[in-house]
Parts: sequence; structure tokens; C-alpha cells
Amino acid sequence: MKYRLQSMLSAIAPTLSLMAIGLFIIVSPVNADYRQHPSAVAVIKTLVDKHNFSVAQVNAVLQQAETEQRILDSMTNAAEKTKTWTAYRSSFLSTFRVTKGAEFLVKHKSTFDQVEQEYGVPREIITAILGVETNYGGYTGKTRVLNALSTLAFEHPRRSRFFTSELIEYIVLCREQQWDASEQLGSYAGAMGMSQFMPSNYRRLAVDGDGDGDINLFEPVDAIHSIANYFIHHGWENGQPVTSRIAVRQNFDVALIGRGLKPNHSVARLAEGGFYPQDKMPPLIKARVIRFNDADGDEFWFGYQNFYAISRYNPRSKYAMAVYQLSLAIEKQAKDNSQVSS
Ligand SMILES: [Ca+2]
Repeated sequence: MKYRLQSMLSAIAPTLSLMAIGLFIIVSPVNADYRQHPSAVAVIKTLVDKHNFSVAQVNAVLQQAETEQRILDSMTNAAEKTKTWTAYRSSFLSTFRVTKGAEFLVKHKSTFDQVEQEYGVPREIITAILGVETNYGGYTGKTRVLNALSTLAFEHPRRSRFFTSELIEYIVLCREQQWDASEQLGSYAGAMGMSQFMPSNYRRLAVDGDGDGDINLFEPVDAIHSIANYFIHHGWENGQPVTSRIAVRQNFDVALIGRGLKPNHSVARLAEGGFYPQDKMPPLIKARVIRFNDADGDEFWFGYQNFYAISRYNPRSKYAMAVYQLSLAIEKQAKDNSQVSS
């Protein structure tokens, strides 16, 4: 709708002042005609060779794509990059999010009973993901997915490879779902639905939870099942710990931290290097040292396999920790609510 309005306004732009025209160029999506882009050759070839599209079908989609500068800006300004841990944490663990999360648990109790049985992924974790991603489906994004994926595939060299692959997946997904590729809305990175799945995940890991024959992630039952399935795919271990706060020796062994979030050493080995969990942990369980740099001192944690599994949703330690802490806050709120009402 917004874009139709903008193209109408663009049509009358010649009657406006030069300054106003300048503004339009900055804020409006710009029709890009990516059929002509050098990188489009590979997209077309893959869709034709591997997915039986005709060149004309692919061109018809690429022709509708528009470049949006704000998509590129959003990539640069992602909260995980710009906010300290303390600021990030407080923005995600708001009273509103905790309260709504506890309500969501009650509302979807029967779905969660079934999903926990089937997948072994706790309801509070799934709910926290939905809370962080879309405020429990309240905001699923207003960017045209075609614009998001095309802009990032063709105009963002550093992430081009990933988004080119997602653009291809998206065009296939649209055919499978019988969607108009130019109409779907999502995040500035092209993630869709209450669970914000990228197209490749939508195709491979989304599940028809309510059995109506349609995989619809804009609907809670399918979204809940799909998140559980996503976690299982990424190695969630039922009943295992997520994270422990740790104390550190002053001259801790920095080399043991390394890069990435995948557990890399046993708790026993990490203790030799000066990292001591505050909970009692089996010595052979593997962990990764997580460090949050903050103005008022650093925080250190162990992230176990389940912490890593959460981070497969968004590969930032702040994200995984915020999801986990939100899940605990929701669990507590739900417990308090049930005590008040009983
Ligand atoms: Ca369904």
C-alpha cells in the first residue's frame, strides 16, 4: 500500500520543487530492474537449472524488485552491534514483553503441551523467541521481502552470498506457497512470520503444526511447532543447561575463549584456565566462555550446547542471552500469575 502511494507521489513529483524531488529520491524505494545486474546471471541460472523456472519467470520477479537504502542502513545499525549488553538486555526484557509472554503461554497451553511432548523444547524458550522477534506476532515487519533480499543480494557485497542464496530460496518458496513474490512482507533482512524465518528455513524447517495443509508462520500454532523443529535441527538437548554465570581469575587464559559460540572445551579444562561456574556442573560438559563488555565491568558466562542452539537463530551472544533471560522472566511471571489466581 505504502509503495503504491509513493509511486503515485513520484508520478506527480515533476510539479514539486527540486528539493522535494531530492527528498523522494532519498526515502522512496527505487525501481532497480535487477534483471540487468551482473549478479543476476547466477540467480537466473540456478532457478532455471535447479528449480525448472523459465528465464522469463525469473525476470518477471527481478523486474519488480526495488532498492531501499534504509534496508542497507538497518544492517549497519542492528541493535546487537550498536547497544551495550545492559542496554540491549533492558530493551528486550521489558515488563510489557514479560507480561505478554506469560499471557501467550496460557493462551497456547494445549499447543505447548503437545510441542514439549513431541520435540522436548521448553515452552518458555519458544515464547521468548516469539517475544524478541515479533512481540508475539504483534509486529512481523513491513518491508517487501523481495526488496529486502534483492537489495542485500545485489547492493551489500559483504553479505551478498548469503542473501543471493536466500533470494533464490524465496523465489522457489513463493512458487511452493503460491504467493505473489512482490507482495510478501517481512523484516528488513527478509525474515517472515511470527517466528521470522528466512526463506531457506521456511522451506526446510517450518512445520504445519495445526495440520490444515498449509505452513503458515503468520499463525501461532505453525510458528510454535516450527521454532521447536528449528531448535531440534540445531541440536537442542532436552533437560540440559543453557548457561551459567562464571567467576574469573585475574590472569585467565584468553586463548581458551577464542572466536564463535560453539562449546569448545570441557568445564574442567576451562577451570584450569581460570573460569569457574557459579552452578555445580559436570566436569566433562562442554562450554564456551561468553564475555560481555560493559562500561561498569565485564560479565562472564558459560554458554553450553543449548546456548549455542539459541544462537543459531541470531549468531550474537547478546541475542541468545536476552532470549534465555526473557524465558526465565516469563516462566517466573507465569508462576506468579497462577499462584495469584489459585
Ligand atoms: Ca498450518
